[in-house]
Amino acid sequence: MSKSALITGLTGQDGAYLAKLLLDKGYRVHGMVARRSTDTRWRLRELGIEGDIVYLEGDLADACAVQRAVIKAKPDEFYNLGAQSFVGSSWDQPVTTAVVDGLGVTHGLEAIRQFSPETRFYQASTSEMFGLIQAELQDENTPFYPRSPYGVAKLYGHWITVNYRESFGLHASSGILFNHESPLRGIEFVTRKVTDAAVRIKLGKQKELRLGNIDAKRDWGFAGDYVEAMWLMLQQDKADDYVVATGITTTVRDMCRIAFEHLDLNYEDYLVIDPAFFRPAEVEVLLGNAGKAERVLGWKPKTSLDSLIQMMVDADLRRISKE
Ligand code: NAP
Ligand code: G4F
Repeated sequence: MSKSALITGLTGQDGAYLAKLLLDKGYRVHGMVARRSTDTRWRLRELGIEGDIVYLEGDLADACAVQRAVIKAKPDEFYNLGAQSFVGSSWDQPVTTAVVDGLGVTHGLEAIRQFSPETRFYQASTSEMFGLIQAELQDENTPFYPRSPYGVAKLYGHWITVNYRESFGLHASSGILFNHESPLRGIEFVTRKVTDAAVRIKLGKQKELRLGNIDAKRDWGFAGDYVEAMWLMLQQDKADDYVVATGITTTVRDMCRIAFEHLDLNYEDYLVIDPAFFRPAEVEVLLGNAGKAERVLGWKPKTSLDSLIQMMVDADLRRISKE
C-alpha cells in the first residue's frame, strides 16, 4: 500500500515542491486548501501535478476542518506548511497571523492526538524565530528572540510541537528552515521581487526597483533542496528538531547585484530606497548551522545562491516574455 500524506499550505511554494517530491516517491498526496475567491493552483500547474492531488477544503483556523482532513486522509505523514508567511504583513494582520501560524499548529497536533496518533507530524518552523540573533551562527541550541508578530506566532507553533512530542509521545518534528527561494516564490518576498523587476527592466516594462533595508543579510537556499530535508525528518525513528540552512549569508544588496548581472545590468542604475518597505523591527542578519541535519539526516544543500538566482531570473524571463 502506498503511503498517504496530508499537506497544509499545498498551494504555496514549499507545498508544491513537497507534493511533487512525495508523488514521485509514490505517496497519495492530500492537500488541505482554504477557500479563496481566486485561483491559487498556479504552482501545482507549473510542476505538472495539479491533477494528481486529493483536495480537501479547510482553513487552519478551523479546528473542525483540520480534524475532518485528518480523518479523511488517514495520513502516515502530516506536513503543516500552511501559514500567513509574509513577515511584513504580520504587523498589519497580527491576530490572523497568530491564529493561523500559532493556534493552527495546535489544531493539527490535536487532530492527530485524537484521531490518528501514529501519524508523523512536520512543523514548518523558521529562522525568523532567532530574530535579534543571540549567536553569530544559529543552531538548534541558540536562544530565540523573535522580532515580528510572525516570528512570535511561529515560536508558539514551534514549542507546541515540542510539547506534544514530549507530552503525548507524538512523532512531531520541527524544521527550523532558513530562507528558501525558487521560481515559485511569492512575488512579495525580496528575491522574487528583485528577479521579476530585473527582467521587467531588461524588457523595458519597468523603470525602477523600490526596496527597503538592502543591508539585511539572509542565509538563502533553494526550496527544492529544503523539502527533501522535511521528508527526511519524518523518516527517522525518533522525532526531533533540525536547522536547515546553507551556512552562507548574503546582503539583499549583493543578491540584487547577482540578479541584475545575469541580465548584464547594474542594479545601482535602477534601485530606489523606499521607506515604505522598512519594517517596524528588522532581523538584520541570519546565518544557520545545519551540521545536525547533515550528521543525522545526511542532508546538505545542493544549490548555490548564484545558480538559484539564475534559475529565478530565467523563469521570470520565460514568464514575462509571454505576457
Ligand atoms: P507560502 O508560499 O506563503 O505558502 C503558504 C501556504 O499557506 C499557501 O498554500 C496558503 O494558501 C496557505 N495558507 C495561508 N493561510 C492559510 C489558512 N488560514 N489555512 C490554510 N492554509 C493557509 O509559504 P512557503 O514559502 O511555501 O512556506 C511554507 C511554510 O514554511 C510556511 O509555514 C512558512 O511560514 C514556513 N517557512 C518558510 C520559509 C521560506 O523561506 N520560504 C522559511 C521558514 C519557514 P493560499 O495559496 O490559499 O494563500
Ligand atoms: O524576502 P523577505 O520578505 O523574507 P523574510 O522576512 O526573511 O521572511 C522569509 O523568510 C523567513 C525565514 O527566515 C520565513 F519564515 C518567512 O516566512 C519568509 O519566507 O525579506 C528578506 C529581507 C528582510 O530583511 C527585508 O527587510 O529583505 C529585506 N527587504 C528589503 N527590501 C525587503 C525589501 N523585503 C521585501 N519583502 N521587500 C522589500 O522591498
